[in-house]
Amino acid sequence: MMLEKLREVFQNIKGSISRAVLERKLDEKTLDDLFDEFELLLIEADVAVPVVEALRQSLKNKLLGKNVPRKSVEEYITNAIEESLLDILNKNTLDFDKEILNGPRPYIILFLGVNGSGKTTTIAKIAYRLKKMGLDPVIAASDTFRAGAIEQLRKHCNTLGVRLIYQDYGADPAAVAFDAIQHAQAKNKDVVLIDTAGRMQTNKN
Ligand SMILES: Nc1nc2c(ncn2[C@@H]2O[C@H](COP(=O)(O)OP(=O)(O)O)[C@@H](O)[C@H]2O)c(=O)[nH]1
Ligand SMILES: [Mg+2]
Repeated sequence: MMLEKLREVFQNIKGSISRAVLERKLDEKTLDDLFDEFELLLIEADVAVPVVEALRQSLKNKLLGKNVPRKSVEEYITNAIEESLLDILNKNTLDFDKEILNGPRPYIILFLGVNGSGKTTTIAKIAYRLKKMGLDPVIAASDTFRAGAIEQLRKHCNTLGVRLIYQDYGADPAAVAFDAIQHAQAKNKDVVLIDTAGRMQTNKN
């Protein structure tokens, strides 16, 4: 399991850094070398590259030039890793309303994710939220692939009173998105919500 693998990787990281501390070899070069090794393991365990980089930076700040207690080194490093991960999660929180209100016009949001993960439903929910905020969204039916995708959005748009920009099935998704953005620019719409087919990376096109 992915989580199991991730736990293993962090045990590995903890062990290697602890050893470096105990051998009084925790300098920038050692930590960088270790992280070059960890990077691959973390990526294999599905950790995103920017997160790996943030983790490296954060651990550097917490460990280098610090008086790491040799007696409780494992505990110290466990805490450092935990704090670093929490820092990363906190930094990535987004105040959606603020972001949209202060963002560019039109604000363009592209929805990605595998089939059935809830893209289209989420678009309807977000369109509803935006309208309640007094904003005017438009939706692009750029899922031109899955049967029923356009009808599903049309139904939501009718309920919500939101304009849907669509073409036929099989049309170029980017062209539909382009039309929707042009429409938003011409009609001073605030937000463009672009639905996609969200197919798997193993699919062609
Ligand atoms: N319970 C629940 N079901 C959801 C939620 N979002 C989507 N669904 C359902 O999951 C299925 C797929 O959703 P859909 O938005 O079409 O996914 P898409 O393929 O990513 O566009 C539909 O049956 C939705 O009704 C949710 O937040 N909660
Ligand atoms: Mg969909």
